[in-house]
Amino acid sequence: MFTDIDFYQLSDLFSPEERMIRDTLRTWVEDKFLPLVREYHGRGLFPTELIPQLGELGVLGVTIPEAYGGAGLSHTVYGLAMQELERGDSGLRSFASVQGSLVMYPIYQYGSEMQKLKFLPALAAGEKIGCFGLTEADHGSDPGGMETRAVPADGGWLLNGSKMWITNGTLADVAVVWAKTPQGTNGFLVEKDFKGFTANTIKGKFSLRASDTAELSFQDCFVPEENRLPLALGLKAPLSCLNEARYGIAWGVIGAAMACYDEALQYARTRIQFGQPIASFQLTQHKLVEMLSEITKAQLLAYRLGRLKDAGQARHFHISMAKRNNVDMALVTSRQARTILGANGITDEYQTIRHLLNLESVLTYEGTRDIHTLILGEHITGISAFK
Ligand code: TGC
Ligand code: FAD
Repeated sequence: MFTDIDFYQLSDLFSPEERMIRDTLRTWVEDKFLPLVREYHGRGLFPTELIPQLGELGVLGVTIPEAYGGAGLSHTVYGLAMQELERGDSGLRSFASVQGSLVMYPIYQYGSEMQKLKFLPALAAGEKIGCFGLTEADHGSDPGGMETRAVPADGGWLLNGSKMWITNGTLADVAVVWAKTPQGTNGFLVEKDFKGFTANTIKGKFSLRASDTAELSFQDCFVPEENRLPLALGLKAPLSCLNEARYGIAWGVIGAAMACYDEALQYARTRIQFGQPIASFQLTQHKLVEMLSEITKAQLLAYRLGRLKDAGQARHFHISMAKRNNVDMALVTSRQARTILGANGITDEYQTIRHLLNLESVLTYEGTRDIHTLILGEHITGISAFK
C-alpha cells in the first residue's frame, strides 16, 4: 500500500478534483501495473495490454481539449498524473509523456483540422500509438544539426534519413518526424504502413527496460502533403513540444523518488542488524531525513511550476530548472535508498534499483543535465555557451 509522502501537506493546495485524479491513478498503478512490471522489465517490453486502460483513465492527452478526445484538464493535473505513473516506472510515464506531449501536442498545436480529427481521438483512447522522432545517432543534444531530409515530390515529400532512441518506435501507428526541408525544419506524420519506413528495437538496455526504444529509418519514404504539420516551421516547433514533456518529467521523477524512499523506510524499520532495526542507527536516519527533505523541496518546485504553467507564465527556462533539479533529486534519493536495502537492493525483488537505473535515461533524455544548465546559464547571462 503506497503511503502518502506529503510532508508540507501540499494536498491542502490541490482541488478535490486534483486529489481524486491523483488517488485514482495511485490505486491503478498499485493494483494493475506493479504486479506486471517485474516480468516486463525482465523481458525488456512495455505492457501493451494496459494501453486501453491508460486511455480510459484519461492520461493520454490530459491537457488536450475534450473536443479532440483529450481530458481538457490542467497542467497541474498532468503533473500529478505523471507523478503517479512514474511511481510505478519511468517507462510507464514515458509512454504517456510521448503520446500526450510529443505526439498529440504537436498535432494539436501545429496540425490541420483534418489531422486533429484523424489522429487525436484515437491517440487519446490508446487505439493509436505515436512516437516522436527528433534525435539522430549523430545529433542528440544538437537536434539543429539533424541530417534527415524531406525534399518536395509530386503531391508530397520524400523523406530520407534515420532517427535514434525513439520511445514507442516499434509500437507506433504514427511517427511525428522532424526533417530539414529547403524552407527549414518541418514536422511530418509518418504512418506505420508508409513504404520506406522501418522501425527496429534497440536491444541490451539496462535502463528504461519496460519501455519500447527504437531506431527509425526512412528510405525514399513518400509522405503526402496532407501529412505535413502545416504550422510547424523551424526548430522552435519540436523544441516547444519538449517543454511539455520536460514539465511532466519534473513531476514524474518525484513519483520515482517517493517509491524508493517509501521502500527504504519500510525496509529500515524491519531489517535487524546488531540486534536492532537499522532505522535505529543515526546514519540511516540521516539518509532518510535527506531523502524526505529533497523530495519535499522538489514537490514545492513542481507545484509552483504547475500553477505558473496553468497561468500561462511558465517559460522554457523555468521548466529547465525543475527538470534539472528534480531529476538530480530523484537520482540521489534512489541511490541513498538503494544503500539502505543492502544486498537485497540489487535484485528486482525490490523496485529501487529499477528506478535508479531508469533515472539515468531520464537524466539523459529531454535534454541532459548539462543542456539544462546551459539553457539556464544563457537565460541568466544572456550569453549562449552551447557552441
Ligand atoms: P537555438 O538557436 O537556441 O533555438 C532555435 C529556436 O528555437 C527556440 N527555442 C525554443 N522554443 C521553445 N521552447 C524551447 N525549449 C526552446 N529552445 C529554443 C529559440 O528561441 C529559437 O527560436 P527562433 O525563433 O529564434 O528560431 O537552437 P540551438 O540549436 O542552439 O539548440 C538549443 C538547445 C541546445 C537548447 C536545444 O537544441 C535543445 O534543447 N537540445 C536538447 C535536445 C533535447 O532535449 N532532445 C530531446 C528529444 S525528445 C526525448 O528525449 C524524448 S524522451 C521520452 C520521454 O520524454 O519520456
Ligand atoms: P550527446 O548529445 O552526444 O551528449 C553526450 C554528452 O555530452 C552528455 O553528457 C551531454 O550533456 C554532453 N554535451 C552535449 N552538448 C554539450 C554542450 N554544448 N556543452 C556541454 N556538454 C554537452 N529522442 C527523441 O527524439 N525521441 C524519443 O522518444 C526519445 N526517447 C529516448 C528514450 C531513451 C531511453 C533515451 C536514453 C533517449 C531518448 N531520446 C529520444 C534521445 C535523447 O533525447 C538523447 O539521448 C539526448 O538528447 C542526449 O543526446 P545524446 O544521447 O546524443 O548525447
